[in-house]
Amino acid sequence: MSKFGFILGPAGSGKSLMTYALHHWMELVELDVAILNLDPGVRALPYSPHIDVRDYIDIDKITENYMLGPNGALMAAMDHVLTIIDKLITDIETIGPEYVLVDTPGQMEIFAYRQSGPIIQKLLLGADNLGAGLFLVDPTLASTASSFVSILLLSLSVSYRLQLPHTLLITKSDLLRPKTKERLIRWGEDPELLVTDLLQEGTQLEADLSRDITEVLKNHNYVSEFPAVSAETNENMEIAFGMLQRMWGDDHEVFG
Ligand SMILES: Nc1nc2c(ncn2[C@@H]2O[C@H](COP(=O)(O)OP(=O)(O)OP(=O)(O)O)[C@@H](O)[C@H]2O)c(=O)[nH]1
Ligand SMILES: [Mg+2]
Repeated sequence: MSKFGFILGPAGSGKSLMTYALHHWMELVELDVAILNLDPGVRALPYSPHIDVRDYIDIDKITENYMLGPNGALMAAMDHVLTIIDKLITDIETIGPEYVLVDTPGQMEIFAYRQSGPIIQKLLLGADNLGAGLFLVDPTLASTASSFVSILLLSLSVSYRLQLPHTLLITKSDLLRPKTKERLIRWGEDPELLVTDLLQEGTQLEADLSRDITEVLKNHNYVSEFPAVSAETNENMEIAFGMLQRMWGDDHEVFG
């Protein structure tokens, strides 16, 4: 049985660097962890994946053979993963790690919203493995209350689509001024403050709609903690891992 941590988030939110940093931290504390790269289109990665979808899928060939553009080729490649999923599963089973970190494709919608994505995830988990996700909130996409809410709605939509428990993390925290970091953390933890700031922002959304949205988020998305992490400085990696452990139900050995 392996415990899978899916690293999710919009394009450029820091999924690959987070996969590298979390793997590095887990190895430092002597955990048995392997990385699965699920992005068939990535050229360069900050880590060497133990299992790599690119070993079986050649995006350049797909582009050429089907005369597709970059997004079309990625979509076709993701659908193609279904035909080689048994090879990935065999590779994972051969290594037999306790933990698998899964770096998901750059274009999140290709993984979350294509039919193949949720099926790939279910096949990887099978009946025996446990799965949980970390959804990365890029602070540059969430600097106002309304953009912050949009990202939370996106994460809710992904969780609904993948049927995977996940928690939210603010990434790239080393780039944030302390005041900005504090504000993001408080928005994540205190929906009432978020509503107040939404209304003050003079957002186009009607006040009632803003309240309704935050009510939904409060009931389904808010977590007791909303930490900021940095894959650059390794800040709060133990908290990120602790969140995964709680979702896997490992509460006897929680870090963070
Ligand atoms: N300063 C800083 N930069 C970061 C951090 N995490 C990621 N980055 C940078 O953000 C950019 C995108 O990071 P990636 O890890 O490639 O993000 P991604 O989500 O995997 O990107 P795609 O797969 O292309 O969608 C890179 O230039 C990273 O170096 C962080 O914690 N701090
Ligand atoms: Mg990436």
